[in-house]
Amino acid sequence: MKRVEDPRLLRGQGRYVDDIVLPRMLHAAFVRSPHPHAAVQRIDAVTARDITGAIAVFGPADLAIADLAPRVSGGGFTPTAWPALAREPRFCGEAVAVVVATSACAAADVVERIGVDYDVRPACTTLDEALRADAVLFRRTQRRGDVEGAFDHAHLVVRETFSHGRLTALPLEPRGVVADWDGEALTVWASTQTPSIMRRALATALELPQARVRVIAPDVGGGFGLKMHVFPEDLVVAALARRLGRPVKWIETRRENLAAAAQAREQRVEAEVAAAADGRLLGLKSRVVSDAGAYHIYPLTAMLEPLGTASILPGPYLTAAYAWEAIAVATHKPPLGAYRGVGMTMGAFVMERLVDLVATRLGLDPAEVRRRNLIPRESYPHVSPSGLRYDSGDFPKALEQALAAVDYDGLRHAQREARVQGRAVGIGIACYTEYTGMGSEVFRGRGMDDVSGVEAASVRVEPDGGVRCATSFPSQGQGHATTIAQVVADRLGVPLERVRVEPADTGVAPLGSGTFGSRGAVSIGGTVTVATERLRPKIQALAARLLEASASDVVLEDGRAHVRGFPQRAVTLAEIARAAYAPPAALGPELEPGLEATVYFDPPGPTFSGAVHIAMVELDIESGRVTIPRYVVVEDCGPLVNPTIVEGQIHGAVVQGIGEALLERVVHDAAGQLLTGTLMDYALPKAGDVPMFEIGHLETPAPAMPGGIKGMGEGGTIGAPAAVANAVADAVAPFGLAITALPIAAESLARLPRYSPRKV
Ligand code: MCN
Repeated sequence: MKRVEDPRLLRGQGRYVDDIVLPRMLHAAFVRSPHPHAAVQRIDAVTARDITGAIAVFGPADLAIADLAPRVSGGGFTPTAWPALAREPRFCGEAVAVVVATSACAAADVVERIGVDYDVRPACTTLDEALRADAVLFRRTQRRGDVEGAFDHAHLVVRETFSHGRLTALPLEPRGVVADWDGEALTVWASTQTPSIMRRALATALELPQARVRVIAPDVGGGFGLKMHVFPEDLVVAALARRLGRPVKWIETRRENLAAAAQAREQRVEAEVAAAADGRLLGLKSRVVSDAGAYHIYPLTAMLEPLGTASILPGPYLTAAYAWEAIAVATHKPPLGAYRGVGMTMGAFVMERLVDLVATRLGLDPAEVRRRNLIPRESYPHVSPSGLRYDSGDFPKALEQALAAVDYDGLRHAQREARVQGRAVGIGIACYTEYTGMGSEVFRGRGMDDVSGVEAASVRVEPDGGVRCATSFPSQGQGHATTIAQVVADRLGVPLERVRVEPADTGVAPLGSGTFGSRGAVSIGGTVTVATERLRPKIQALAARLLEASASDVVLEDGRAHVRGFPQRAVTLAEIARAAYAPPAALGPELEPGLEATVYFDPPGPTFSGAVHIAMVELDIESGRVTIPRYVVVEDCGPLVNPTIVEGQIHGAVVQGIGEALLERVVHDAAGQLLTGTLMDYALPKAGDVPMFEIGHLETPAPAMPGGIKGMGEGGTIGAPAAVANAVADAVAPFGLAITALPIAAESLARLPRYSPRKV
């Protein structure tokens, strides 16, 4: 099934925020701090007024906007308050003033004419400095099982420190907002993953009743986690529209996106694993520290990365004992936010490197060590040593399927031959669990009171028998208009092209949480499933009246209702719907008119999906460039709603994972200045860096989820960095190099001495 949204998007008929043009619309641009830490002394806008089209300039004191101050309950949390416009900017690029003009170009010119006097303050730019200063935003610890016993009785203990640089989500469409105030109510079009969360944040910050705020997510050109947050810029643009009584637009530039949007990952993990002589893993310890930047991000807070890494780290292995500490520290850098694979990517990287190190130290094959440790299918549900309840899975089978797909023995043979020729070839395996489909229980459990965890949909059978769905769940490219329509079409027996899925709009759709955490297939699939189930009795009752039969004798099939045993005594869904909206006299008074159901659904998640990735890499010894001739994924997300979409998700996510492993890095210098402010400096994978993927599927249904479905949208980004890192580590092992940090920069691998065939 091809994606139904694509023809419109590919013809350029998509409607993104920047395509929204309103009468009398003004344009905003931000004045940003060039210092990572300073106090604003004076803002001089005198000469800016001469620019044609300049309308107004506002500084920190001029707009009444409450700070963004997300909270989590449960201890270990130090709150922050992110001001909409900063008096004391805490990272390079933080907004200190906003200008409004009649065009985006005029606004940019005005920004250049604004003089700001700063009192420059000392900046803390590294994780170690922040730890020394005890600038801790979040700390939590946990211990389960006999950790000390495991380490005391171990045959082997491996200790290593792993680190991950800063990344950025880099959606092709940057952030953007259009806000319109009609004198009573605010309408905001935003490139967002979370319209309901943004609505509440806007209402709170501007002290408006929620009913007077409407947030619409039109087409969104990628989010990857970045757009699940609410940012100061969103609040400022809305406040400007209200203040000026005119619509205001702000579209982020790429430079702003690289400098001042949330960034991701930066983390260090000190990890230890205890193993028996046969390679069985007995116990784990980890201390995870994230450089969370200047503020807690709204609504997730800085807990997300370190908590996610620490808790997922044991992955799909049988380890019984585990102690962890998760810490987020504050530095003068942009806040850390969600990016596809949050926490799980680093967890998988650390665990998969540890498993390989155990294999190397014991002289075992990495595949064999995994075989000896993977949770067997019959042990599910399995409670991990961090307390996560894995509902289902079959990793031993997925591993064998992946090994067979690459012809693992053949590949190892080819590797040995390549080494004899002096080539640096490596093979890396990664197995990971993916936390998906979370409902309210997970968010309450983490103390995240700003995220509801619930999703909702209205399904309306139109008077002509077509179906319209309005959901709380926007799409940023995941193809929800197709997969939601598929579920509805299947359940109601109508052709797919008769189902229309509307863009998320809090003004017309019910409220929810948003698209993140690979919750879509489970939560919105569940929501529309329940909604269609709720419509069935009414459809049957209406058909029974029209057919003069008993409702229990009515069979719904292929968009028609017929009397059991008499397929020719039938009415179409269109005839039934017409009767629902314009009831014929024969219908009687007891059936309410209309044919529509609105359902709020709390996914009974999490459900854990997972995959096995195997990468083969070859390293150019002179330049350090890594190429990937083979890449195999065996993915298990339960039954596939749409295999084309699932495979597309795997492709996109693995490409991002390859970028994360080898190329992408946000670099701040020691003073906190951004050095990667353009796409000439921030390296992304290009078509030539990407292998042909070989994908296999395994379908282990989730027992508690509607249709057995599990999410998978982040998986590739979790598995690929670990698989590529293990493969590069394997390639460079004969040179005595260790791989403990991501990204693995080409310059760190370049100019290796040639292999000496004798050493192979
Ligand atoms: N699907 C399916 N069968 C399954 C599981 C999923 O057909 N068994 C389909 C779903 O119906 C949906 C897609 O695969 O169309 C992804 O589903 P799911 O794993 O539930 O993830 P979400 O819908 O919640 O999407 C979020 C996830 C995340 S967390 C990030 S980040 C991400 C991602 O998806 N950002 C993306 N994929 C992205 N893809 C694009 N193009 N752009 C982004 O910003």
